[in-house]
Amino acid sequence: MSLASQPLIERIRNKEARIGIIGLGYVGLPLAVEFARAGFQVVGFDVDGTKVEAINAGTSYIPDVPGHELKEAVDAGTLRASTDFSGLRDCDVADICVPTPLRKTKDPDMSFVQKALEVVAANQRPGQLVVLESTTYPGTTEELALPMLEASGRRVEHDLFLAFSPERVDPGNPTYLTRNIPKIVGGHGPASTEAACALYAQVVSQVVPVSSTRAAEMVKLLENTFRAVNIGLINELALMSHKMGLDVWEVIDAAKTKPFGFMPFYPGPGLGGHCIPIDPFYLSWKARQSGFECRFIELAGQINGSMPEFVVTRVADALNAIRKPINGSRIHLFGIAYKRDVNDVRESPALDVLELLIRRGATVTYTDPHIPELDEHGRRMTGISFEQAMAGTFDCAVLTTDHSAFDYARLARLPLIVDTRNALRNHAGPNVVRL
Ligand code: SAJ
Repeated sequence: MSLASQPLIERIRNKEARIGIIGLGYVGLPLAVEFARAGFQVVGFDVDGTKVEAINAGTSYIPDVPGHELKEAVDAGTLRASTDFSGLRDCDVADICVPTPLRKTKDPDMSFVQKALEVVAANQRPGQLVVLESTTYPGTTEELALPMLEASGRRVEHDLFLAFSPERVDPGNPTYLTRNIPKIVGGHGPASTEAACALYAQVVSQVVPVSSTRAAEMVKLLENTFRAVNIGLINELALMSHKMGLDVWEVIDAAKTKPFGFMPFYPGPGLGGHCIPIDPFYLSWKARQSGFECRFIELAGQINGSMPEFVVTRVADALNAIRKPINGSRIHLFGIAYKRDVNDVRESPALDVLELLIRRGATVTYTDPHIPELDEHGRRMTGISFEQAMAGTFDCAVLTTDHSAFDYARLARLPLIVDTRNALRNHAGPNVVRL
């Protein structure tokens, strides 16, 4: 079957296709560098001039993108960045990697995707392939992107190609990088699917085509909803085990000896990051429009959202045992980032623990080697170093994020520490309160 996208596929295969990447964050920049390293001419587009300047100076601001790789691509002339989106009309491919956050009402905030589609629609090129990578609800590509792109009179599957391919970047993961994470691809028809598969086959070891853009959108939401719901389950088991006098950590360690049919998740202070706490609510929002209530997603959200309060209850009980109220106590948090070894505080449950303790009258300080300064939701604080913290005096410590940089043997010798991550598992003692 001769596909309308054949000429584009040829240009992709002989590396003549010019690639435009819109959004140069933790997804877009690694992707841009991969295409440049594969020999394509790549232009990265972003509204943030500081990102554009840094890239054109060969300076990486994404920990997963080694500076030398970026500099090599820029020096070789295969990668440049720009805030002028009109350059898209010279690109055979427009790959959209912009954020999809939630509004305060827990409804999807599609404003970034909308703006990106507007600039793509305004700067089309005959035979252009448009790919949306941003995690979003099933139907986004078909219902939002398609009409915007065809408004110019072009027709998808004829002189325009459209696909969805979810980003699967795991920030800070040294094993799985853009090039070795299988890439899901769903086109708005066979010609679009073929073109998008040919594109990603140039930079990713395994491409997995699915039947539609909606299927591809749903794959990503299944992946992240799977995590949110299972984390909610294990957090509920932690709450239950505490009531029943069971050690949930012992139970998990024993359960994971089962060589099949089980995957361990671990309790914690809550659910952080810009993916897992957010993405499932894109799915439940869309399902609700079809009259379907996603009870697991809502329930997991409630349980995960209750964990910071549970941590504060454990702190209150621990202080109470030494006849100290939270009010007036000095409490120190070890870790403010949303998970180990990342420099990201978005949705971090440690921030909720911090606010709840302050609201109860505690004086709270923190140590986080990855977050020297905190300026979130109106709370501005400067972290103190691990050594300063260990030399200081406080009534209770809370281990909120199990960064590798912490010296756990020393932490376990503190007079009182609430360990929300079981990081002190090898240093059990009456002074260590496990979640
Ligand atoms: N968490 C728990 N218990 C667990 C696992 C995680 O409380 O058993 C907490 C973490 O501390 C964090 C939150 O949940 O606050 C999310 O953790 P995460 O391990 O899911 O990390 P993320 O948010 O960086 O998720 C990314 C996701 N990548 C993308 O969305 C592209 C996710 O798909 C990956 O599966 C995940 O990394 C991963 O596996 O590390």
